[in-house]
Amino acid sequence: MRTIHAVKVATILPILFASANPIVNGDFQTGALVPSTSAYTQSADKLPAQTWAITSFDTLNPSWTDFRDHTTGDASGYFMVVNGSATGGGPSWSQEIVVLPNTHYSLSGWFASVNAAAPAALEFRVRDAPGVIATYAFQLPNTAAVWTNMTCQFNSGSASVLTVEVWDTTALAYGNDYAIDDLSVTVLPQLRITAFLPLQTTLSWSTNAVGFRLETALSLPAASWTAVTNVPAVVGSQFTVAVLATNAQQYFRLHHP
Ligand SMILES: [Ca+2]
Ligand SMILES: [Ca+2]
Repeated sequence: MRTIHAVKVATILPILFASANPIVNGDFQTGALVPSTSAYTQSADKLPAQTWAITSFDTLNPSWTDFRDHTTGDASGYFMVVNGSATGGGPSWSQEIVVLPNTHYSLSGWFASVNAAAPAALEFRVRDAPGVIATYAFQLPNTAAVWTNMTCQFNSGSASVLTVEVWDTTALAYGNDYAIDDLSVTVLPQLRITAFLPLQTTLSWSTNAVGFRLETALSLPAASWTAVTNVPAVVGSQFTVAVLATNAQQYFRLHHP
């Protein structure tokens, strides 16, 4: 008996297609925070805890390392710097986004410590109207000025509007200082078998999934995955690919290279 299983494997790599990103100005390239908000106070020198600023290089705080943003890496780029909460307040960054209901999403951001002392423990929180639907806690590096990607996944459930937030959770005044850049939310496509004929099966996934490629392997765990070179057709809102099904078993995944 021949069986073909479609499996979805999420990428942990940065999402490259900002056009599909419902977060507006997540790269801070306007030089301003809006339309994002912060529960902290805007401050030029950022010396007090629970303050923030948008900068292109000079973090101003004399204890902090100066460095370029993640988006451009040069003087044209801006990022958010935060002196974390001493009392557990927050969020330090927040934005309301429009989403498709019952859809899997990837949430990604780039973070750096601005001081090697007491690097911040941060948390993504995604909330709908009733409350928090997803959290992801992560620790920033104990080396300053090293941009690090953090990614988590969530499902929008019945919501069409969600709020995405960044919190620092250590409640320390000393240290607990960090930089944020290139926040993005991207649809994670569902790979489905939509037709199963003798010796041929058809796989499909959303055309919103720009940049994903179909790959296959004959066993799991796979030592390597091979790209399916058949050019996808577009049927409605779906990419579709028909493949030969002549193996005893075969697995497929979508991968964002
Ligand atoms: Ca930036
Ligand atoms: Ca601090």
